Amino acid sequence: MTVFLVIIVLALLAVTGWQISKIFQLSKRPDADTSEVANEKDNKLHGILNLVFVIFLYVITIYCFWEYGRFYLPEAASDHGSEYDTLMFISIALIMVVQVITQGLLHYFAYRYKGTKTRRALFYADNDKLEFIWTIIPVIVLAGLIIYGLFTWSDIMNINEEEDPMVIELYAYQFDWRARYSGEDNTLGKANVRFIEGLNQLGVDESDSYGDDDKIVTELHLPVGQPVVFKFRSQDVLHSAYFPFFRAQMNVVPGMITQFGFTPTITSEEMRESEYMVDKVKSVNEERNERNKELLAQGEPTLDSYEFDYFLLCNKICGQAHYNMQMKIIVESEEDFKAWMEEQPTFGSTMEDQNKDADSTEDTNSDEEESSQEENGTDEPQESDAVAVVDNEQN
Ligand SMILES: [Cu+2]
Repeated sequence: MTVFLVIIVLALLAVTGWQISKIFQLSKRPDADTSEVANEKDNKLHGILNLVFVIFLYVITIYCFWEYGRFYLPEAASDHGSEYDTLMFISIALIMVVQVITQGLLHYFAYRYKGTKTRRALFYADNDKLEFIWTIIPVIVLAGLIIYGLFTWSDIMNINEEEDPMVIELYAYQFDWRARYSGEDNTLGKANVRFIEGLNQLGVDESDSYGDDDKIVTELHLPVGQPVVFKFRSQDVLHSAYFPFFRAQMNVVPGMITQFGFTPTITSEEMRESEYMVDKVKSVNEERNERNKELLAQGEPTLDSYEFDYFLLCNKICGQAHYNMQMKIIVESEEDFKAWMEEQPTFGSTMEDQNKDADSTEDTNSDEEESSQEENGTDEPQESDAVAVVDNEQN
């Protein structure tokens, strides 16, 4: 209904515009110039407008760099991040320089050679030399950029197995993340959504002994300087693991395992102390304080003061609570990491506890119940799949 009304309003507006233009034409003085060919005055006006427009473009570009430059991410907190940033900087710098020069020339020429009564266009069929120059220069520059990009890509994407990276699974589901550390053996146990049941939320295969020492956690801790390889798995729909501060992103695809490896180089504490972050946290907290004054006046609970933490975010619109799909990342020293890791229960012990609890509460005829629970376990992901599809369609 709304769409129908909007169409009617737009149609009526178009008719109004058309009628007004007719009234203007009728109200012109009899000696006015009604020819549709541009005259000297029109040409001059268009020439000046061309020049004004390009100046406006440059001014707004400079203003945006000046005003919004502070929203750039700080120095990358991963080993490959500087390579990535350099590639990005070189590509943008090249594009910017060429853009500024050609756009400026285009508009300046439109102004400088605007039409006049006496000026005639020169008939100039072709010039092989010129065509060669403007073809070969972009070919060389683009080929250079592409080859440089390919080398950087393979440098970043190829995981060096000799460095013995720590294997961590990142498991995505609507709408949260779990991390599974591969334990002492550095090998993840097999997993499948069909095994999801009770405390086994990630569907780790209990019969696979590699999974016994795996540790499933809700907060990602990483030792600084240690190469890590992430194996991504999704329970339901397409997600995307996004680590902006580490310059990393990888799609998380249901039914397959994707991977990405990097080495964190700056601890959370060091990042907090960096000049960039001190300024940023200060300005966020100033804004929060302002907001808190309003909230207090309205008698509502106030906002906590902000402290920086790395986060793993989801970068695919995967459903209604997508915006809140995040996991805290803590980069810390080797010792702190080990101490934290010691405290986390292994998958094997979690399952043992669950089975013990089950044994003590259930009696002998629990077999039937188990089989019905199993069915529920396999059905769940399919249901959430359907919900996600609906969500995406709504979006
Ligand atoms: Cu998601």
